[in-house]
Amino acid sequence: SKKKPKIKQQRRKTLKTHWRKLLILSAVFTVPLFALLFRRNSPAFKSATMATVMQKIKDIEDEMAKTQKNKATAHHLGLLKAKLAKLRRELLTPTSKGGGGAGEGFDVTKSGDARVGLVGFPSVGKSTLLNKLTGTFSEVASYEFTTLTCIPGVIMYRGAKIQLLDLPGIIEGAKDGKGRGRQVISTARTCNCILIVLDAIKPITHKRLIEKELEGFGIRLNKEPPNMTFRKKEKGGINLTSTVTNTHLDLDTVKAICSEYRIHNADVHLRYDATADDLIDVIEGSRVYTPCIYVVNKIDQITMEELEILDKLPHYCPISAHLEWNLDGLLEKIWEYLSLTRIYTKPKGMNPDYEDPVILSSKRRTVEDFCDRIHKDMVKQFKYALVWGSSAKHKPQRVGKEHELEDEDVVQIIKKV
Ligand SMILES: Nc1nc2c(ncn2[C@@H]2O[C@H](COP(=O)(O)OP(=O)(O)O)[C@@H](O)[C@H]2O)c(=O)[nH]1
Ligand SMILES: *[C@@H]1O[C@H](CO)[C@@H](O)[C@H](O)[C@H]1NC(C)=O
Ligand SMILES: *[C@@H]1O[C@H](CO)[C@@H](O)[C@H](O)[C@H]1NC(C)=O
Repeated sequence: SKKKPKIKQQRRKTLKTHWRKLLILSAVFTVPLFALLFRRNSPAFKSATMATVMQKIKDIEDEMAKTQKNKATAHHLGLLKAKLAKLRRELLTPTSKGGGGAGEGFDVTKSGDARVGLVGFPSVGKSTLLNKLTGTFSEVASYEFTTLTCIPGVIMYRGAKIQLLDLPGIIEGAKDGKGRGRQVISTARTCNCILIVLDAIKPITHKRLIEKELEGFGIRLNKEPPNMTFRKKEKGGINLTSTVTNTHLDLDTVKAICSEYRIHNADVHLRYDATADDLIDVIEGSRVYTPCIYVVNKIDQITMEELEILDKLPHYCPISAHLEWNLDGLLEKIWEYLSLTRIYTKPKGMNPDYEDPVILSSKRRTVEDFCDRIHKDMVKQFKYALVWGSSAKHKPQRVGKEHELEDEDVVQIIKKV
């Protein structure tokens, strides 16, 4: 009877050591396994963090949908929106350098004077439209499954070289942060105009989905940068001033948003009825403001009545790529939305060269910008310029390099001797 407990004790002891061994062994195996899986750069880690970020985004979106919109919840909604903006930024910021590879086709050098990007669900007719517009031929039939390369085409229109390119995968791949999506996003952000191509017989919800994607990438469609000033300071708290009555932003909401960014002292001055999203855009920075045309394709499939409704909507352009209906109307609208400035050069003692204008963007169209486009050293030799056209008060007007030019002005540069 004395032996039994001893055996029991021994058993317990061996069991204990076994357990210990097992524990150590499992640690020895699982730690490197986890380390391997969750290396910061490993695909597993990335997709895991991506998945958590996506989940967090979804949770916040759900909460926002549930929250009643009123004065009492405004600051809470503002806070949620700021959290959302931060998470979306996380989704776009690469977690590793050079991860995912360069991806063929997306390093499209900015050939031409303006870049126009096409976005849309598969089979809406993007490649048909591109082919009709550029005259370049590519296989349309198999396209739905090979929408993985950017197809740039350049067209000449009113003396400007306009680059057209497909931005595939925005809808399908970018959402879950697949590598390709990111490159398309950065290309999309460099476009001077975006065409959202829609299928006339597909649900209108597609439009909202694409818009939401693009907005998530920091692209603001048909919008001006928020007209407000936001200045961080050392102390004094958050000071909100405004020149108009504000229906969206009150001090509490502004404070809630700022606190999400750990900003506790700032002067915020609003010059219009800005929203919480506008304020977040200003704090986040790195937003691009891009004109956008909703190109509704396949109008050969809808009735006259439906077409008339579409035709009245702002920023819409109905077409049939296949039957080449209204393609010139589309080009005219693209031209209008690009708002390019054509400048004709006039060499001394000669007629202006109306064939080959210098194309400036509407935002950068001073005489200095014009000089820079002709030659990088031009501005150093610049004495003054003679300008004919709508920006000139006289025929010609003598101007300095700060002078803003207008479309179809004629310019002669007088150099220092
Ligand atoms: N009815 C009609 N079909 C079109 C039109 N444009 C393109 N399609 C057809 O729509 C399908 C998808 O076009 P595709 O250009 O490959 O679409 P993508 O995937 O957006 O590039 C093809 O079968 C085209 O022939 C159009 O204006 N009307
Ligand atoms: C708030 O800002 C306005 C305008 O910048 C300024 O005039 C005012 O003195 C500021 N108030 C406080 C309390 O800092
Ligand atoms: C901002 O708003 C002010 C006042 O309404 C206006 O004078 C100014 O032109 C606006 N600025 C821009 C860039 O829209």
